[in-house]
Amino acid sequence: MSTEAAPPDAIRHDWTVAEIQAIHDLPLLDLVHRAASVHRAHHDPADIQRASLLSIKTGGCPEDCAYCPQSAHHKEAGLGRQRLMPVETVLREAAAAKAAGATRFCMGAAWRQPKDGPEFDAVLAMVRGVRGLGMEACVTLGMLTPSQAERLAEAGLTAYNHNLDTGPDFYGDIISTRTYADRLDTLQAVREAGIGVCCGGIIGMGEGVRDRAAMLQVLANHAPHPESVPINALVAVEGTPLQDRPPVDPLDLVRMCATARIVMPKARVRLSAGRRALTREAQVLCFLAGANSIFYGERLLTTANNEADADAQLLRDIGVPVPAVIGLAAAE
Ligand code: SAM
Ligand code: DTB
Ligand code: SF4
Repeated sequence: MSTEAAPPDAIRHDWTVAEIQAIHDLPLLDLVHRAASVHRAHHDPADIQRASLLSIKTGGCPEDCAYCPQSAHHKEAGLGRQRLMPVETVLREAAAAKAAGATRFCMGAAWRQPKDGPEFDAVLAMVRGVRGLGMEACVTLGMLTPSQAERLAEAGLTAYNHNLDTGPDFYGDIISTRTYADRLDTLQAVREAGIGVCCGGIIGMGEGVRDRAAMLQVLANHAPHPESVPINALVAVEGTPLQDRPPVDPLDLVRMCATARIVMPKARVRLSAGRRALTREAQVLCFLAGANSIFYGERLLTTANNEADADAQLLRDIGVPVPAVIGLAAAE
């Protein structure tokens, strides 16, 4: 048996929580250096993906996720409930996002699980339409049956977003209407249908570093690793149970991006919600630490995101080519 240690950028699926936590807690400059080395061994550092996001069905969700303004349990967040957007409206938004330089279009619906029938068929048409524009298509619709995952695959879906949000031990503090195992079942259906997996989580909900490391362990011990891993900082929305959580320290986001990069060397690590609160310099530190995707466009699902022209300028300033921004608003 070989006694040699695995090289620092090896693809592994046997991480322990303690190992991941030890990486996370390294002196920051050592952590960033290690993550940047892994990043450069597996990626072109000038390749930073721009994904645009659209809420195709907003509010009124039966789940009780404590962070989410779209939960029907958090009426004070005041979002109400809207119907599924028409396919043409969605495809106009996708075309505008493409014109502004996005390569992936992500569509989110505030559902516990989609119902089969006209609404699911409309989502399939949206996926086909986005693929027809030459963009990658991602949707996040809640829990799926294996048959729904197969139909999404047939429609050409590139990736399905379904976050684990946090570690298994803290999960019950945040969500009571579904279990961690429910989440893992949907991820398995997505993987078995041949769709890319986009799965990550949120920091700043009151969890400990061990919970953050435990979430990364669950992700990294999946074989293959998720293709993309969104790292969100909580956007503390008024009217949600987490409205008074203090803001996340940007250096905690750097640590999380770096640790995700080290344990999942080939994944796209997406610096997701909460980026608006970061300075340009903090964002650059996240990119150095291995983040290589952002949400691009002035809205996330229901909250504001960074200005698209400021993002395009930031990327150009660090040497990432971006086409001229001609606006992310839907074409008239
Ligand atoms: N209903 C589907 C689901 O939960 O899978 C899809 C939409 S849901 C809004 C998508 C993800 O957005 C959640 O899993 C969560 O990680 C993230 N999210 C929602 N609200 C957030 C907030 N206030 N701050 C940070 N991330 C948030
Ligand atoms: C993900 O991890 N973050 C995105 C996307 N996947 C769907 C959603 C962020 C939502 C932030 C709160 C809002 O705008 O409603
Ligand atoms: Fe519903 Fe998704 Fe919000 Fe949870 S995160 S309340 S499942 S929309």
